[in-house]
Amino acid sequence: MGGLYEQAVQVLRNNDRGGFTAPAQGLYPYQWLWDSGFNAMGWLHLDERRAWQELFSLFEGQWPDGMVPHIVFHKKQESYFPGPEVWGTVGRGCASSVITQPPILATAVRYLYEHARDHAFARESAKALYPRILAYHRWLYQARDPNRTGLVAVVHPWATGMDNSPAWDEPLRRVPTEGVPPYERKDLLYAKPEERPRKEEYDRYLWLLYFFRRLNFDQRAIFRESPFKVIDVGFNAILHRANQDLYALAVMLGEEPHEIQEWIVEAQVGFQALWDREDNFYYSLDLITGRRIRVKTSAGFLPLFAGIPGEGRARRLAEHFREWVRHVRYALPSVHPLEPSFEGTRYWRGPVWVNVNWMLAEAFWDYGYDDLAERLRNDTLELIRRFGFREYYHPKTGEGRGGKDFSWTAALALVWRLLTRDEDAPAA
Ligand code: 9WN
Repeated sequence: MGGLYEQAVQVLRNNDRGGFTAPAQGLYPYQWLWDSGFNAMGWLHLDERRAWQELFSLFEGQWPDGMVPHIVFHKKQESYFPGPEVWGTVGRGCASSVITQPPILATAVRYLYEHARDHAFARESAKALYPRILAYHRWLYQARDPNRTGLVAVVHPWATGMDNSPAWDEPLRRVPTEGVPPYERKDLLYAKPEERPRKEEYDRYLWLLYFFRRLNFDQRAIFRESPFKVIDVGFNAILHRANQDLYALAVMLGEEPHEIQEWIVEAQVGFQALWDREDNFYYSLDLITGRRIRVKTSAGFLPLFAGIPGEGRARRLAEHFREWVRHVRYALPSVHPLEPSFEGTRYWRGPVWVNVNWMLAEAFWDYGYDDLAERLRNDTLELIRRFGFREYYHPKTGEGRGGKDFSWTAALALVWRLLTRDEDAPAA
């Protein structure tokens, strides 16, 4: 059995599918984009070459136009729906989904590069990954920000990584459900229905998927015609942070960073549209109505991870944080506990997620709010100690929900040095 550190190592090793890490046994048997970024950082503390391999495996799924898909289907598995045939990409290079996910990859590469012990190998690997990430970011701007607003759109809730966030309820309501062929959900074999999205959401997720297929994956047409089109504040914060990390990599590798610099400047302007002066909070923007989506979700804090807010706005966000956590035992609920849509058990509608906690703690440290960073770190440690390496946790009771032995929870515990080998050592 071993202590907690040993268990975290075991979670990653057991979920290793030979070059990529499945997020959780059964529930998520393929390779997911943002999971890979977090998992690669965790692997670095166990096996440096394996860490880089995680990212190279993901890029096997990169499309010729630069898009990196949110799922890469290396090998057909029966336990997940919708699989490669449903997405309709079998035979198109490496089968994959046709949408992307929060672009944490440059941040992961910079982390691997800066924490490397094998410097020559790290440099060689970073050099090989750099043009692929650059092509990916270029695709994001060309396909998802054709009007050059500085912020990129997402066309599917799955692309936000925070799939079932109540911020998507209103935009998703506009998506029809007619004509979706009958389907059988497999997620409910591994998690309770009250922990997962409802059928009304799944029907719409699938309608969008079939709609993209009908458009023959033409990204311009998808951007133009998708009935779901939002500027996700979380996605854009992660992209903005990734651009800064990509810029740093460019400088370290002796590449020309001019284009990246332009993205950085344009996003700084773009983010102004997401700040709500009345609520003093960041919201996503619905591109169909042109309105901010005023539902308080944890994504609204993520501009801190990208260094976007100045001191004044950062202070407002810190105040929000203190107010949110007064209603719960564990930081940070994914939705404000007093929002009518809050559900402590269901997926992205209230539970605590370790990847968000890690990103926010990094941010609060950078902004000098050490107490809030410590709170996130301590709460995460206690959740893991009491309830194991779960996919998410109820913010009031702490009980684990969703997938068990979840990879990024274990990986980030290692990155965060929450668990150390010494802690596992028997007392003298
Ligand atoms: C759909 C793998 C992924 C995470 C997402 C999380 C969940 C998938 C699902 O699992 O989404 O992409 O089937 O529910 O919402 O953030 O990357 O861990």
